[in-house]
Amino acid sequence: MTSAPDPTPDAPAPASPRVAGSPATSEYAGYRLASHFQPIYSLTHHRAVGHEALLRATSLATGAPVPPMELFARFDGDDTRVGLDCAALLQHLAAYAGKEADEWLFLNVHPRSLASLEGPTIREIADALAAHGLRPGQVVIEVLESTLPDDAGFDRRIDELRELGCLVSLDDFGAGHSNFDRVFGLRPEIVKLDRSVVVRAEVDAHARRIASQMVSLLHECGCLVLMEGIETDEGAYTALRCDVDFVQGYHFGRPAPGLAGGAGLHALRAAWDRYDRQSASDDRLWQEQMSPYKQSIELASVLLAGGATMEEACRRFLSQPGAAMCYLLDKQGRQVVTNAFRDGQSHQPMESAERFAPLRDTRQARWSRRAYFRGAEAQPNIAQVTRPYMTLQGWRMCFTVSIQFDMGGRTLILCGDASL
Ligand code: G
Ligand code: MN
Repeated sequence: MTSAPDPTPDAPAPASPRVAGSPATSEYAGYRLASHFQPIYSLTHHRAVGHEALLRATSLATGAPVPPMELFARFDGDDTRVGLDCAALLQHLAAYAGKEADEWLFLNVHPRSLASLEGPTIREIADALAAHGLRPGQVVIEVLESTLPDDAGFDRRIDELRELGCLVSLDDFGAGHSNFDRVFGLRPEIVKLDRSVVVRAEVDAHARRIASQMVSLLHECGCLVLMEGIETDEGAYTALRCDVDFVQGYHFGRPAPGLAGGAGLHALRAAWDRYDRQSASDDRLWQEQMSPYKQSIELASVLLAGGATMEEACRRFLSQPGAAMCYLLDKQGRQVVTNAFRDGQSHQPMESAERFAPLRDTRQARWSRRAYFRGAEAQPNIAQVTRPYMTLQGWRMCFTVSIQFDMGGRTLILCGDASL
């Protein structure tokens, strides 16, 4: 729903907000600006480590609140948008002044404001911070992933902000067209995962594994990871399971005029209690599900060593639900005998045969890079199981159970694939 357009955006925008009346609010081009702060928690430290400043505006003419998105849309001309961004930044610094010295203040800034000549210079930002008694290291500049420009001016400004001592955060990562190139380019200290990531991960085990892998990939890129938009107990547990560093969302605390870092501690404790109770049993459940597959691949290796054929040796493994095929590899990861398939088939299941026909012939294949191969090498004679992955043999998600064993003085690795 949109209210009638406010006539004031057409008025020339002042270069900086006039601080009127209470120091907690300011005025800009016909609007009263105020700041709300939403707490950000470190799951590991078990406490608030920062707040995100969020703009709240009311029309001076009507007294009606204007949602931030609508306000920014009203100022969507280049210069006026930069003016509003700048006013919001100064508003937040003024409202935050004198508050938590040991916490981060996350500030949303449009890249255009940082790159534009009308935007604040680094000197002005440094002066504004000093005027409010804030250290640059307290400030995290958030830029939306979707708005990142390919612009040398912007990149230079980011470098200057870092030199000043500020941190940089990539906001709404994982929404729409996410691109790791942006992570490589911006090198953010903190990546904020868009709410859509937790929403999907809460209800779907596959999405949860992807979220968890995304977190480790971002960690590997040198970023800390914040999960945004957590609204439920399930979301908080998901964040813990995915090993994210920081969380933010209504479940822990809503945006409010003051800092309310203590309010989410109860939710934090509840999430950790659930983690302590449930994560070990979630893992155990997976291990228990895997146990018959591991036992039957162990049995198959014993039977093979005793002279059985692949078909005989692997019969029990291949009778397990979802089991598809077994293959025997040498120390170079090359297949040494014909694969054994479920129901004694001598070929791959038909459903994938047509579209993935170019991958069908595996006679020259080398599988020694795979997790099942390396895992089995690392712990000989003990059955290993991989996490679910995409197999090249049949285009489906599977897990592989594997074991390294000796057969007549030769070291071999027996593997069994099963679909989920
Ligand atoms: O993406 P960004 O960092 O700008 O997120 C901040 C916005 O998200 C704010 O508008 C805030 O009110 C909103 N927000 C914060 N927590 C939640 C949440 O748990 N659920 C939803 N739907 N929105 C949230
Ligand atoms: Mn943000």
